[in-house]
Amino acid sequence: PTVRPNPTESPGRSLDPCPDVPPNLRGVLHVEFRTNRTLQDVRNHVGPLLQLGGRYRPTSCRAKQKVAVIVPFRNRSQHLNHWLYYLHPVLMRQQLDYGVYVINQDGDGAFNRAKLMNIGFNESLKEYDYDCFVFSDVDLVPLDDRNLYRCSDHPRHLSVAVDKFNFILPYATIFGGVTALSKQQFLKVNGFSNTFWGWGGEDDDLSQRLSYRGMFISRPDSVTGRYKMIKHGRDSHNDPNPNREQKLTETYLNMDTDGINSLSYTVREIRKDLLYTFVTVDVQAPA
Ligand code: BGN
Repeated sequence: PTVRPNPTESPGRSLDPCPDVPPNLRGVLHVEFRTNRTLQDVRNHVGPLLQLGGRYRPTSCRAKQKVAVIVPFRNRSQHLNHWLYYLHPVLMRQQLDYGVYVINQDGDGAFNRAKLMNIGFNESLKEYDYDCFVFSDVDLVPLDDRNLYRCSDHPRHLSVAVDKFNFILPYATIFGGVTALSKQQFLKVNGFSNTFWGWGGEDDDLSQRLSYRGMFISRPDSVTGRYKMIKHGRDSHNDPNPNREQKLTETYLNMDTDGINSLSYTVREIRKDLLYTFVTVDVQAPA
């Protein structure tokens, strides 16, 4: 009898590679956040093509990259519903072999976006051999599906033209919002710093790490890279970090000892929804 390859062990090994340019992209997208969307609406809308944990891979070709999409989170369910509603169809059309990981900070200590990213990197790799990591804020939805959620030769900044900033890149080294780094690029800089508590600076720290390790920021053009941000008030327990400017003078000193190699946290729960893997973590926020 012929032995069929196990699809979970060798994803689409017998398939031809997907084309460089995905054939079914739409270009400019219509995005609006006025409609109230429940999780069940989103499940009905995109669920049938997904596997548990927000996993997908194309069936007609072998995906070019295995992408973990990491979304740091706390208490923004309505944003997440919009994000899932728009992102899943885009990621599918982009023919990615991907999984969505929502990393939920437990408790109401100071928020630590960067540490949640590191945790997402770590936890997603326990499940699958991802080679590319897209780090995305939950309130950013692309306005053009030609903006590929893939990794390139250099770390990539995807959210270059956000409506909130009048579709202009605020400054040349900005590396916040939505970014894509290969496993190798991420490990070369020891990931994000774990020590930025509260809002701001952690993305600039990563930007400096990249430059100290001889990498450049790659970006789509400002038409392809357009984004719509979901409007919101300031989150509680995420005030601007008063130490952020000082910390940015110390990136070079700290990057080898503060990052993926010093990451410490406790997983409270891993919940698999059709739309995502929801990982609740204690990030050991300072008292
Ligand atoms: C910058 C923040 C970034 C943030 C962008 C866009 C800092 C560091 C002190 C100079 N950087 O000012 O973290 O992504 O704005 O909002 O605050």
